[in-house]
Amino acid sequence: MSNFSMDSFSLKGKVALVTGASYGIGFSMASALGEAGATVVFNDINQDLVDRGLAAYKEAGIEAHGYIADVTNEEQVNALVKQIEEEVGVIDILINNAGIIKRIPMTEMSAAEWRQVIDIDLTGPFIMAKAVIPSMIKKGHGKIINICSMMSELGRETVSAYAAAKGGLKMLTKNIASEYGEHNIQCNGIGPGYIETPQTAPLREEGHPFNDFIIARTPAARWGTPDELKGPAVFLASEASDFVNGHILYVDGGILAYIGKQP
Ligand code: NAP
Ligand code: GCO
Repeated sequence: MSNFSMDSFSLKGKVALVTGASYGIGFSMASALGEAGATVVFNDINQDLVDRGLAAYKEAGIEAHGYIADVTNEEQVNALVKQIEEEVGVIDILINNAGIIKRIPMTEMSAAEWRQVIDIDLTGPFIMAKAVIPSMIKKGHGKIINICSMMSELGRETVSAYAAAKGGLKMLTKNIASEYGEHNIQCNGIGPGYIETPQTAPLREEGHPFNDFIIARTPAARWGTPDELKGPAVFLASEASDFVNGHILYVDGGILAYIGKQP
């Protein structure tokens, strides 16, 4: 007799924090966790963004708690986690989604610009994970999902800092899995391919050669949508994935499997 039941995909009774989730991929994933039964909590860097997020969740019929916090600021993150524990409950699921990109040729990039990308995209997830792991250990379980990228595996012109950060985030994922797996904490990554969000809007402008390049480079022959990250997020947040640890689930329409079209 199998012990498996579809209930293992349910997130009922769980508290899920998704960083930088007022819009874009974070909003879609957080909404999906809410639809699967979790209590949704998100943060963003200012009140305007939090208000924008709260209105969007309300419109989607999802009750969400929004807080202001910068993921690179350890003091703010510790205060955020404490406040969520007091007001909502212990965080069962953390999705490190907040991130930025700077598209600048490496030799023209200042060290300050490099550091800002590394700080938000790599040090932020470290600070966030560090803040939630102690309570997860006490509770006896936890799920951490790091939002990686095609650039966790591939390079391209102008994205050196982003690729270094997302490659580092892949390894931080494996290290958290290695270090805290014995406490029933699973840390996995989701590596979105090219997804239609504000972050990629400049690349999708009418006539931009990158648009045609990505369509040709993707076996699915199209960009992905934020909603296509919903199922993978629910799976990795749920008990259905309890023996999946240190894995990066690429959701890329097949890009990483493909050598590219013959010219
Ligand atoms: P997005 O539309 O730019 O959203 C990112 C969110 O993170 C925004 O709400 C942003 O706020 C917030 N944020 C930035 N810095 C922050 C900080 N220090 N503290 C807290 N929140 C902060 O990006 P997206 O396209 O949805 O991407 C979400 C994640 O997926 C990112 O990690 C990105 O690298 C990754 N990703 C995206 C794609 C894609 O094709 N779109 C593909 C692979 C991976 P602001 O509005 O103030 O910037
Ligand atoms: C770029 C893109 C990418 C992505 C994404 C791909 O300029 O190549 O912005 O870096 O948004 O992370 O997975």
